[in-house]
Amino acid sequence: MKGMVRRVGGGVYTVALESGEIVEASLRGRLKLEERAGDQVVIGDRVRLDLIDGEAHVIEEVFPRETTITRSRFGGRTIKVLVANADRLLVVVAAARPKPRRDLIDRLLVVGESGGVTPVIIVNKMDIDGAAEVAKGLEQVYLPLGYDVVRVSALASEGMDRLAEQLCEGIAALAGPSGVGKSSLVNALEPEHALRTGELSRKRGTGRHTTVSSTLIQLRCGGLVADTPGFSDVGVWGVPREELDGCFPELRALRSSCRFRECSHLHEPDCAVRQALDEGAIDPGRFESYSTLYEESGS
Ligand SMILES: Nc1nc2c(ncn2[C@@H]2O[C@H](COP(=O)(O)OP(=O)(O)OP(=O)(O)O)[C@@H](O)[C@H]2O)c(=O)[nH]1
Ligand SMILES: [Mg+2]
Ligand SMILES: [Zn+2]
Repeated sequence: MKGMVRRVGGGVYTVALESGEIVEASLRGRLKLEERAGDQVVIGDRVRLDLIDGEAHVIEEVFPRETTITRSRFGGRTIKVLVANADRLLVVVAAARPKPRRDLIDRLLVVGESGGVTPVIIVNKMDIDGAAEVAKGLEQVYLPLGYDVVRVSALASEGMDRLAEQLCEGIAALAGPSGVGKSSLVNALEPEHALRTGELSRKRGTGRHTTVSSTLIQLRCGGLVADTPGFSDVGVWGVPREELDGCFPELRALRSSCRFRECSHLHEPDCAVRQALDEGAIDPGRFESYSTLYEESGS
């Protein structure tokens, strides 16, 4: 039988079978070996299970992933897949408290682009004074690149219809720094999930969350959502540096016009990207993100 992994924690895999039944499963020995090599079975994975002795469900096979959301710690050399087969990566920021960090947004957009997941920017806390200005600033940078920017307020329950469009179909993952209101947004949409918010969740989010279970929450409205713990350090070490420009839509559109085929866009002559930058057609902050990530990314 086949199913999708909904929860992983302490060696137990909760799987939703195609029949709708939810079962707890363990991993086949062979897969456990792979697990140690770092290729874990994660939420969103589609798996094939067997029933051993009529009672114990065992995951026998993991089907190839269509998309991945990976996390590698800033400066780190290890990559961890957080969610498999997600359709959207919701990059959540707050209009204020905490102030949005453009560099972090760009890093998360690259995480989505490199894993084949459509990124969407969610600006929460629109109830705070001055929020409209902040949201407008983000829209000016990111809308022309083709990214949706969705204004919401979990506190004021505003924009819930727009949030529902992002959450109520397929698999979505919430990502963004601690305290921006990721859990609050799910609670605002469907209070019955009662996700932990505020201080408690934040304390847990620092350093220790690698041991905490991860869950795909089944929303009443039909979608599945992963509420990943807040993080402020996002490395992109897993992205080969020659593929990095492909993760920036505005660079992707220009790279074939550079003189050199593997142009880094940093120092080569006749570079279409730097020319566009000089002409003001590329946002300087975006180019800065690109060059920072280029230095960091795997060669
Ligand atoms: N003013 C305002 N405050 C909000 C809003 N949404 C959430 N908050 C507050 O922001 C704080 C953090 O919210 P959480 O939902 O815990 O944030 P989180 O992103 O899940 O944080 P982590 O779980 O640590 O990653 C809480 O004190 C919320 O009450 C909002 O729309 N407006
Ligand atoms: Mg949270
Ligand atoms: Zn170039």
